[in-house]
Amino acid sequence: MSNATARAYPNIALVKYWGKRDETLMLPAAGSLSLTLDAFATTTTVELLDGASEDVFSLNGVAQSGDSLARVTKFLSLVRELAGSAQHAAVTSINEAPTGAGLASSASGFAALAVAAAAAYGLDLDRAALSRLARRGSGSAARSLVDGISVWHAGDGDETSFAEPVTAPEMSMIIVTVDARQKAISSRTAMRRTALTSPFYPAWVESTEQTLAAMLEACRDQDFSRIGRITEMHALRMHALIQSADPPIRYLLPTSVAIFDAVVALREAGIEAYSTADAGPNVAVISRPEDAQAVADALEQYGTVRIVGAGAGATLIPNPIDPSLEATA
Ligand code: 2P0
Repeated sequence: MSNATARAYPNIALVKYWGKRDETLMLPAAGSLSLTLDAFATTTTVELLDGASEDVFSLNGVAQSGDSLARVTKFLSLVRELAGSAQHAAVTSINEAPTGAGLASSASGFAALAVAAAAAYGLDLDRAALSRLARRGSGSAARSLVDGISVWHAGDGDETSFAEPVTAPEMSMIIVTVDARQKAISSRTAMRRTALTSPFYPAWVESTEQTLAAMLEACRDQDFSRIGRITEMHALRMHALIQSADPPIRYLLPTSVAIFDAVVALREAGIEAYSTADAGPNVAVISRPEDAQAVADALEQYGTVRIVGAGAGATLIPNPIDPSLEATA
């Protein structure tokens, strides 16, 4: 195949990934667990080019250069190495999430790119291998290969660090977008700084392994309340860790903190919901599906609210720009 299109969704971690033990192989310091969403898709087409001397990358209709293009080229070089190909490619991507606002656009981006590029370059990879490949583009992308809840194993090397499905109770996620602007400091840079400078980092890595084990047990027991308590605790722990870097980094805004407080008040009023937040000011709240609308109504005053659910892992879709498909339509 010389071109292929894939669609992937972002994921939001309930047990967070923050720190690498190998930056080249993109191995995380600890395992993590997340929910793949059914909104904010990235759709990516990879088309192999005849006789081109470099890759090109367009995101939401804008030709990319600099770091954005360099990250895609680096990833495609890895795919070319696996496929034994020297051919360059055109990557065309549409991302429905506000890029860089902490809604994990690099996760959906590299998950879609991994699936589309593997197909375009003729690699026959199973889910675990695609998850490992996506990980090389962005760690959290490993988890967007999986439907719904997934665990990304820290593993003991490249072969064993991939995501796979976890059975858990059905839940909704209420995303409160407080600020959709590009964040000031990328996750990758902030992670590195945290690992190098925070005196709390070793304790974070060690305790996250224990948190993940407790979360997997709560999922096995179908215990939404325990899943929620662990989720909120681990998010606050991650933000405390990030704030302990030197120089410190703080992603949460006063409004983000107000949402965490409003969710505590909701619980006191009998609606069970729990907050988390990534490397940005937006807050994602989990609830049982039947409570999602009440949670959304209560949080509307803080930002733009959207109720989402569990979505599909990255997959190939019919190529919307394939002229042979248009001809038969
Ligand atoms: C997560 N985040 O578990 C954590 C929580 C943000 C906060 O994974 O360097 O874009 O590409 O591996 O995956 C964001 O970091 O970083 C992230 P790289 P990534 O979802």
